[in-house]
Amino acid sequence: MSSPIRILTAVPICDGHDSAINTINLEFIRHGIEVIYLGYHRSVSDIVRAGIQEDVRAIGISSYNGGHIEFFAAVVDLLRKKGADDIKVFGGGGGTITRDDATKMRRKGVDEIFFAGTSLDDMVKFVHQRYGKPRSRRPRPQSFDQELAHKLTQIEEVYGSGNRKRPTPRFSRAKRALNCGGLTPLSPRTSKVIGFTGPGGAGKTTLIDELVLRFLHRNSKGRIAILSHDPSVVGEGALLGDRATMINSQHDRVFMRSMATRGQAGGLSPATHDCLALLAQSNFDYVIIETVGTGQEAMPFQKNGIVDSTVLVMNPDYGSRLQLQKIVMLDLADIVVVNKSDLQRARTAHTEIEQRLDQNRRHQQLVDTVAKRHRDSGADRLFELISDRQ
Ligand code: B12
Repeated sequence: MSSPIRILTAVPICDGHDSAINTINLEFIRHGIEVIYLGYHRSVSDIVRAGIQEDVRAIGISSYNGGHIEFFAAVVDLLRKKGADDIKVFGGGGGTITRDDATKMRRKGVDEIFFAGTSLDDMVKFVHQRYGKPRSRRPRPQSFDQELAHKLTQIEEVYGSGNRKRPTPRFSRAKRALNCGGLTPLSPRTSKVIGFTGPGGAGKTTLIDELVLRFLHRNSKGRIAILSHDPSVVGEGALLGDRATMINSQHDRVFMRSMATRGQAGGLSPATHDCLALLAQSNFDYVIIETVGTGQEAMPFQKNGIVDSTVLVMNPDYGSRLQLQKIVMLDLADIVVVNKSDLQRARTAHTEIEQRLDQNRRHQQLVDTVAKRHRDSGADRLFELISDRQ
């Protein structure tokens, strides 16, 4: 019933060897571990920031291009400096990391290095044995983000693995988790909350990352939070991979947390509502919540009552016009985005969706974007629309 182990994995800066870590990630998630994957070519500060915000048990680094003694040590040192040395570091890198190197790395605070020939089973066992027990004492948080991250963990732990047989935790238990520490979560909401949903592969994550970039440029001091969801898989592990896509969001003014759905259908996790409530009261200018890729019947934000605006991101390839009649979110969304509008079918999609929205008579906005394109005018327009909805 306890929460799954959460670890972060990454490949160091100037290193594109991601094939090993991709295989290892999959093995971990098949064995019940939640893996937040940061991607390759990642700096020490990006890795440590993500580790702290995600409040993981450990960071697994896969390194092939050399400089591993210094790189791993720098991660350990920065975690220590930030008061987060309860987040442990381990990793591997085939034959590039020698046994002598590994001895030096262990002396510098790295838990374990895996060499060529180690079985995936052994690595899974190591993670379960070393990081599977609950943390006895947490260090006192040294920053706002660290404190927030600890509280989000406490909330997720109230809900545990999310196994559906478990009775829904009573509000008072979650509230107790919300109340511990110095934040005042029961104070009024201070942030605008925007919900993003839509089918898998429509480009939600890339689009959000582009909006974050615009926000960071527009507001020199503002902060934004992202609560991002990915599905749990068989064995209750999950690959939480949105950070690997969100390049612009690797920034000190962005607080990002990845959540697994832990058995709940509909696009969100059992703990989402409480986590969102905490974030919405934590002085961010915006809180963005992204669902997993959803189906026709999904209404992920109906029950929450905490989302100010909803954005449905669609792919132009949804099939025939008839399909549109079945997508419930087309009735509910405030803004509908046709992303990948450079694709051939996008013009037709725009016309068909426009007609569908006209039937609702709700003055819903329709925007065409190409999220993958830098300085896309559609993404600019979407940003302005969201900013105007105060
Ligand atoms: C596949 C490969 C590539 C692929 C990478 C594909 C990809 N997307 O990952 C391609 C062809 C693109 C490539 C490119 C390059 N490569 Co290359 N590549 C390799 C190769 C052959 C295998 C690495 C691998 O994936 N192994 C498979 C994994 C699963 O097994 P493993 O490495 O034994 O790892 C074990 C453990 O260490 C552990 N492990 C590994 N990571 C982690 C992480 C965690 C958290 C844990 C728990 C465990 C763990 O898991 C395995 C268990 O058995 C190695 C040579 C070698 N035999 O190691 C060279 C090698 C790493 N590459 C090398 C080089 C030089 C390059 C290039 C610079 C070549 C060039 N001039 O362009 C580029 C750089 C690319 C870049 N952007 O960084 C050198 C590095 C030399 C060095 N460090 O001094 C090597 C060592 C080859 C050599 N002998 O010269 N490469």
